[in-house]
Amino acid sequence: MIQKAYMSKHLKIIAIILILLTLIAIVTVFSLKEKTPLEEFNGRIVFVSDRDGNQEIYLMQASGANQSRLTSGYNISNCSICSLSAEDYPSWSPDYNKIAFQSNRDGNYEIYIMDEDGSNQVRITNNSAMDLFASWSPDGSRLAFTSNRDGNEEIYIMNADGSNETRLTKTSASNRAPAWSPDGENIAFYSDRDGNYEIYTMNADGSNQLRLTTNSDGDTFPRWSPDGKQIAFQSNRDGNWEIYIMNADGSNQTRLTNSPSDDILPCWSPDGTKIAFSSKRDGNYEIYIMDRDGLNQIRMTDNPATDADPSWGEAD
Ligand SMILES: [Ca+2]
Ligand SMILES: [Ca+2]
Ligand SMILES: [Ca+2]
Ligand SMILES: [Ca+2]
Repeated sequence: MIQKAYMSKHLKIIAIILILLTLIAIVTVFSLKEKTPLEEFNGRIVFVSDRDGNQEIYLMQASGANQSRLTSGYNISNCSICSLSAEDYPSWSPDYNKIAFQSNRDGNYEIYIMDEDGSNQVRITNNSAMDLFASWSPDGSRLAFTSNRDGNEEIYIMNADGSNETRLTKTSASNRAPAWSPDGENIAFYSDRDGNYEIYTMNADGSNQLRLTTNSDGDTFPRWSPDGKQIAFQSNRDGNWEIYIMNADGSNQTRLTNSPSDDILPCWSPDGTKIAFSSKRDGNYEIYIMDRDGLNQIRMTDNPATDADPSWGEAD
């Protein structure tokens, strides 16, 4: 009798444990189901939109939440017209505290830097030519950029306060959109020096300029993966603009998107697992996120205006 009571007590305990485990399993399954993919995206994305009438820089959570405008630019130098200026090409600093961008608010395109909340907007270049496409060095001390101040578009570097501007390329062709490698050793860019736009890399002092793509169509806007092993870029080699990825030596060029409309301007998540980009596939430009292998393409903005050119930073 004692043994029987002892056994039934044991069975009761086992039954209670089984019920508890089942409840935990049910709760876990439901909570996983309720969590949308968007909530998995960490960090903050700055991007360009003309949703408020002209091109400005905006900030949102990588989940798409809390979209807010950071700039409100006017063309100050020509205030008899006081036209609205265009702000464009935002880029997070490596510590994610500042954002570089370009604007024509002072009469022609210059590079500016602002704090992450849009305050303290400071002009870094001061030149009647176009100054465009700023990219931070990985230690945040310098910026690479494009300027036509010497007659045609070339790649330059400068200190982050605008001092010590130095030209790195010298060709009669266009050299655009530099991207500093995560180890600081190299700069990728695109150029039509060989007849059409191709991706190139060079040492950060301008030496050893190497072509990575060989394709009669456009290959533009290279962006290094955070581990430095791959470069994402855009190409219209397959009939329209798509996002591609290749190894940092140019090998293994692979298409990641496949839509009949423009898919442009890739940028990596800080952890390197995802790529954000701009696409017109739903009728107008929106920001999308996909895995680094092109799977799980998800739209992050939903606005009849243009939403484009993301730069992905870590959470505040
Ligand atoms: Ca300028
Ligand atoms: Ca090409
Ligand atoms: Ca496409
Ligand atoms: Ca839109």
